[in-house]
Amino acid sequence: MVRDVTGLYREFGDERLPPGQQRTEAFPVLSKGNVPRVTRGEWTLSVSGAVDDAVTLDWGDFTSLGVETQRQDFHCVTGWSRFDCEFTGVPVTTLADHVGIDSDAVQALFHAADDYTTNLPLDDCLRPETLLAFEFDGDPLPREHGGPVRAVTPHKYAYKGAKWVTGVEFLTEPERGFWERRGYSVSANPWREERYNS
Ligand SMILES: Nc1nc2c(c(=O)[nH]1)N[C@H]1C(S)=C(S)[C@@H](COP(=O)(O)O)O[C@H]1N2
Ligand SMILES: [Mo]
Repeated sequence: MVRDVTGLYREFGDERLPPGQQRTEAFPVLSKGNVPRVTRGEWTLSVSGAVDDAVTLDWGDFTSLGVETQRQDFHCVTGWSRFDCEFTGVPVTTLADHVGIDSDAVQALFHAADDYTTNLPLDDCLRPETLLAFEFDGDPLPREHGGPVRAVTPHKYAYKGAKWVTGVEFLTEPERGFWERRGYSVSANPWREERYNS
């Protein structure tokens, strides 16, 4: 079963296509540098910080948490949007229930194998559409798009979705990720064109 969440824009604006964006049928690749090579067998996910039980999950642990498939839109801060991407993965909120988030947590910081990081306010992170995705359109997530596992955030610009994710760290004090330290918005709402910090 595919859950269609492409209507989430109605919470934020009148148009499905956020202002200043152009639709593309392609799926461009944007990576800051090297493309890590990690197999599903080698991959682990560490969940740490302001949680009851810090854990490191392997592939089997992770995929047995509860998997779902969603149809989502993908909005890149550089101006392109791709509609109707089918991602299969584990919702971050499922992961959060598994480890128990401390009541004083305010953000999540995602860590990736290419030393990329991105921070997301906790409420944005715990929306049901924030997935740790491992399949795209029914196939294993391609390596250039973040395989074996990436985060996807259809309610945010796509730099909030860390490719090659290795860890989710819950924070009690805000901390900036790779692009957020370089001037990109922490909140990154596409319908308000929150591209840069004002
Ligand atoms: N680990 C990692 N994740 C990343 C990036 C990156 O360089 N490294 N780039 C981000 C940016 S700026 C965008 S727009 C999307 C692009 O995803 P795509 O290459 O699958 O289109 O991934 C985001 N996640
Ligand atoms: Mo981006």
